[in-house]
Amino acid sequence: MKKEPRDIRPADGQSDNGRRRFLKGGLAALGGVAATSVAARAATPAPEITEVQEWNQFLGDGVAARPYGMPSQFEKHVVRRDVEWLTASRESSVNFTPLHDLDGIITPNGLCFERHHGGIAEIPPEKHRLMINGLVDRELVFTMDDLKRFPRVNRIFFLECAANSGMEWRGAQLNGCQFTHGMVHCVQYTGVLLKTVLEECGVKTNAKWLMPEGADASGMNRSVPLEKALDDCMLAFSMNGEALRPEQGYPLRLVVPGWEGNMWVKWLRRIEVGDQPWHTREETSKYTDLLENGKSRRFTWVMDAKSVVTNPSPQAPLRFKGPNVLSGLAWSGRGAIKRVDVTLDGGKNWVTADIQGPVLPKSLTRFYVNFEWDGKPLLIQSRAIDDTGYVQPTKNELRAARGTNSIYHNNGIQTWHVRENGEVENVEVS
Ligand SMILES: Nc1nc2c(c(=O)[nH]1)N[C@H]1C(S)=C(S)[C@@H](COP(=O)(O)O)O[C@H]1N2
Ligand SMILES: [Mo]
Repeated sequence: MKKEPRDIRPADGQSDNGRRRFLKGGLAALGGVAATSVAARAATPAPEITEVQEWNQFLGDGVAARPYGMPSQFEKHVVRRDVEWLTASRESSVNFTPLHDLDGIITPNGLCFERHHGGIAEIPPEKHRLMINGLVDRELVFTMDDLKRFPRVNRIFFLECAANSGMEWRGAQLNGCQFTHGMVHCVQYTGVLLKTVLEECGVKTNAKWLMPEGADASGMNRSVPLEKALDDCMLAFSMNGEALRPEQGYPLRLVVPGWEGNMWVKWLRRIEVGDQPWHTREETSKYTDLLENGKSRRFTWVMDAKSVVTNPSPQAPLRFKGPNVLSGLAWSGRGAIKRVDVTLDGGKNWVTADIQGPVLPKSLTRFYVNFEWDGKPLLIQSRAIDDTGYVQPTKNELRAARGTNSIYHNNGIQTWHVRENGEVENVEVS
């Protein structure tokens, strides 16, 4: 089924001025973060029950009706969405995780954003092979059955495309956190440590680099330093307890924790071991950032700390005055999230968000701020700090450091403007 990106606003072409840019001092005395009162949430008194509802009168579907369960029919709006004008073809394209409709830290398998360069390869697992060749003592070819006989690990990691928020480098563009930040997902992977399989092959002493390669039509390949491979990379065959989805590289993908999504080669069929990087297309003309001086940053692997408020956001307006729950996600490719700060007034006052659920390194982390909305406009931002002490920068700080040629690696602070009617739009403050 084709989904229209209905809630998306095309570029207005004047992101540096005009209505979507706000001056910091411009909005006075906003409703702050206050203690909440229970009464205001349950404003409706219990009615007299006069009606027996339909679902109370008839038997429902039996167990045979849904051998593979799907979400409630009332959750049909919770889908991945794409932006047609972003890419020239459907096969080399991207769709986005509906972050504003999710909670907790785990992305359901059917909602993980997809990014592929040659469409989805459909590979029968019994025909799939992983070859390891190059600077190893034994060049070996593994079947999926072979890989499942190595000791296993289960680990939760986020995957973020380096192009996530890329459209926002030059100003506020897309109206929805699904579109500005939805190239991220977080699942529990099951698989084998790459180190374990490399040990089976015996890595030669002069080996320094690996080149994982995909079996899809794009034959995606990247250079990965051996040090990272031996640290925490995984050969994953399951996500969230079931086999990888075809979109995510079934039957085998590389997991490169904390590093840009492009390196997480899907449909992984070969790893070459070498003594120098290959400088493939995806690490030269793509996925690099062209600086003002005409030079590009080389090998920008780590995804720096980032966060976004998912609710409220343009696709999830504020509907009630009084007590509200602000919710969001933070993550860092360098480690665990230590703190998240949230402001409702464009950066004048900050509060520490309440982190709920596990705080795992290189994983999404869920935060909340319970606040009282008095119906006045808000300028909402979140700022993540990780356990290395790194503080998420503002977009202007990023631009000062890297110029405005970049598309990739935008981890700048996002601003949402809440209007008096509760509608939310993507803006920048300066
Ligand atoms: N074989 C192969 N692997 C690939 C790609 C691809 O096109 N082919 N795309 C890469 C990119 S750019 C990203 S961001 C991630 C996306 O992973 P996902 O589709 O599970 O979200 O896969 C990476 N691995
Ligand atoms: Mo990507």
